[in-house]
Amino acid sequence: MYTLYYVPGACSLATQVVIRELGQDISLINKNEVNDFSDINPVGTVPVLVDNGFKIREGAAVMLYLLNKHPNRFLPEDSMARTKATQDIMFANATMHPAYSRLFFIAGNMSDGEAKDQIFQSAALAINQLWAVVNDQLNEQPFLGGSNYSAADIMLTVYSRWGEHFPVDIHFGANVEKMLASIQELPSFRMAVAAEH
Ligand SMILES: N[C@@H](CCC(=O)N[C@@H](CS)C(=O)NCC(=O)O)C(=O)O
Repeated sequence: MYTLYYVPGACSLATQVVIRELGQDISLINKNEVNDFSDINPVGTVPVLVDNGFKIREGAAVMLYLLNKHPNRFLPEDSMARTKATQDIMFANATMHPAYSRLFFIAGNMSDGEAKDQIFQSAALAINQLWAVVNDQLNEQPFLGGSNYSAADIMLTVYSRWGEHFPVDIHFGANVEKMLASIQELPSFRMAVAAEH
């Protein structure tokens, strides 16, 4: 049984979906209900996964730990396919996620006004450029994972839901929209959303 520290709707949702895809049991703890979360993670972020007392933080490390531990098609055996899957996970975690994180930072740290509006627009432009890259990749295949969805598709889908909380126009592109809709229809995704509170 895994323990996953989460914040509703945060990147930890992707971790939860993947744990469900792997058929593993999970106990969820809402970070906001923990008295001193710095004991759990001094950095203050979710996800944090605990496996039999072994604590792991950083979303990509958590994802790779899970995918290395349980047999699955998300992390193929073939070296090139495995590297491509890792690249996609890192793109999601280390490129797309930080691009979205700017929106949270701006909202929490700038006073309302023209400068804030402009910075929001610049941040949205950077996000849209990344979605355009993903959309191009999906000209050839329905998912980043190819004909089947991957961990990276799940991660990107979780992040895609953040834009609606800010005064920005995010353009996914038709291919990305199709991919996002397919992922959000997965039973694992629906169950993960329902399990958070
Ligand atoms: N590099 C970290 C970033 C994680 C991160 O930014 N998590 C956000 C949620 S998506 C967080 O925990 N923010 C603090 C909070 O929501 O209380 C990772 O990949 O785990």
